[in-house]
Amino acid sequence: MDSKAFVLEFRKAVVTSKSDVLILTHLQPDGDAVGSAIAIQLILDQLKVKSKIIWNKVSHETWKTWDVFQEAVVGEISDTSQYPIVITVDSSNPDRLGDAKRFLEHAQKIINIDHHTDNSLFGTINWVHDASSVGELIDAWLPLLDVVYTVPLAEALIVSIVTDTGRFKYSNTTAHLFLVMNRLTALIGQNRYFELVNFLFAEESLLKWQLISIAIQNLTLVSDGIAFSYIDRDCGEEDGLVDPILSIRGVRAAVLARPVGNQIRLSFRAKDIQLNIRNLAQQFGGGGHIHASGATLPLTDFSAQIEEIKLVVEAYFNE
Ligand SMILES: [Mn+2]
Repeated sequence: MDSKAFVLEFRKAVVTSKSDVLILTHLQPDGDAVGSAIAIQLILDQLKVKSKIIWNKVSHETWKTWDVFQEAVVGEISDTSQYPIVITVDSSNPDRLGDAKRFLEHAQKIINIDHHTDNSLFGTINWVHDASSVGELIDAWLPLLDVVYTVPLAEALIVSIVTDTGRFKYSNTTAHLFLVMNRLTALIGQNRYFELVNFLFAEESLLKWQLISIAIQNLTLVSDGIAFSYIDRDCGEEDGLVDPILSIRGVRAAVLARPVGNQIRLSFRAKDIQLNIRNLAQQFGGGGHIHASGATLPLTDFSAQIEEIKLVVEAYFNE
C-alpha cells in the first residue's frame, strides 16, 4: 500500500467512526510510543474526529512535565466499552499492548502503524515500514492528509524521532531524517527545541543512577566486546538502563537482564553495525530492531535463569 492509498483508507476509517477512535501503544510507552500516539490524536483533532489514548503503565516522569502530554485526551485501561476503530502505534504484535490487547477483539478496523520489521501485520490496515521511528513514518503520509503541522504536532513527532534514534546516534539515523527534522525544528523554533530536549534528556531520577551502578557492578565480558549484566531487584518501568553499559569504551554490544513483576526483561543493544542483536533476542522469543531489541521471560528462579541467559549470550557470540 502506498502513502496515497493508506491516507484514503485512514481517512475513510476514522471519519466514519460513530464513537471515539481508540489509540493504543505498547506497555511502558517510550518516547516514540508517547510522541506518535499524541501525534495521531492531534491529527484526528484536526479531522474533527474524537479520540482517546490509553496509556498502559506509563511511569516515566519525563512525559508528565510535557504540556502536550498533559493535554492529551486519555482513557482508562479499565474501560469496558467497545471501540470499532482502534489505531495502534509502535507495537509489533498484539501482545505488546498488554491488557489493552482486548480492545482489538471487537474492533471493526485496526490501523497498525509501526516501524518494527518483525511486525505481525495484525491490523486491517497496516502501515508498517522500516524507519527510525513511528514519528518518521507518520510524517511520510501526513502531508497527503491535508492537516496543518501545528507546533504541538511537530513537537510530538520530534519527541518520537529524537528518542528512538538515541538522539541521532543509532544506526536508524538517515540523511532523510535530518530533512524531516529540519522542517519540524524550523516549525517549533530554536528556543522551544532547546526546552524540549532539555526536559527529555537533562535529568534522570536518582533511582535510575543507582540501578545503573548495580548494572555496572554486575558486568562481565562474555566475549570480545560483548557485555552482559543484570540488576537483581525489581526496578519497575525504568528504561534506558542498558545504554550506559553500551557506552563503555570497547563494548560493542550489551545485554541486560532484570526482573519486572513476574517476568525477566532482557534488553539487547549493539553499536557495532555488523552485529545483529535481534537474532539473539529471537532466541529468547523476543524481537525488535537489528541493533536494539528486547525479550521477556517468565520469572522462576532469577539466579539460575541469569546463568542460563549468560550461557546463551556467550554461545551466540562465540560460535
Ligand atoms: Mn519505536
